[in-house]
Amino acid sequence: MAGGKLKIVIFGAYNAGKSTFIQSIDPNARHVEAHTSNGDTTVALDYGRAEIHALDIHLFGTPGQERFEFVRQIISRGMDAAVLMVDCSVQPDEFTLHLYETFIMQGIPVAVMLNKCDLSSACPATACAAFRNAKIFEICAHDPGRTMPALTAFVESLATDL
Ligand SMILES: Nc1nc2c(ncn2[C@@H]2O[C@H](COP(=O)(O)OP(=O)(O)OP(=O)(O)O)[C@@H](O)[C@H]2O)c(=O)[nH]1
Ligand SMILES: [Mg+2]
Repeated sequence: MAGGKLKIVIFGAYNAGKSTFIQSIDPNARHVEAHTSNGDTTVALDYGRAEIHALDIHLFGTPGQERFEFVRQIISRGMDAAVLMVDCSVQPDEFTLHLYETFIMQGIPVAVMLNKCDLSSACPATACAAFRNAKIFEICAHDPGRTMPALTAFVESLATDL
């Protein structure tokens, strides 16, 4: 694979694990968040970097709350690929399914990361059925031993597709 750079944007519903994913890939990642009674929530973006096969990977995390649609639009500009973070301990929600359909319609390469697989309520099989034909990875966003191989496999698949 030749050197170069890739902009990958992380999408998904509120609380799906987007910020945690970026932090596990890049411990030096930066995060603009607000503190709430339910924990931190992203109000602007996350930013982290990784190097995979001499490719400079720029990871941009979006806010999951629906009112930040304008932020997602700004961060999306010029993206090469998307990661859709899915909390597979709950049923796939309308927002997540809508995001997935949008990427497919726009021809944007997408990886579906089924997150929170460590929870006893996790049901990856149900989530898999909702994202037929997708590139699917089962992860625990806290665990670089799961997130890094998943991101690497996705980047390798992009190099094959492009
Ligand atoms: N058990 C478990 N908890 C997780 C996992 N990934 C994230 N979490 C927890 O889920 C909560 C939300 O994680 P975030 O990474 O902030 O989620 P987010 O998608 O960035 O949320 P917003 O920015 O508000 O949309 C936090 O309490 C995390 O610690 C996981 O794989 N397993
Ligand atoms: Mg976040």
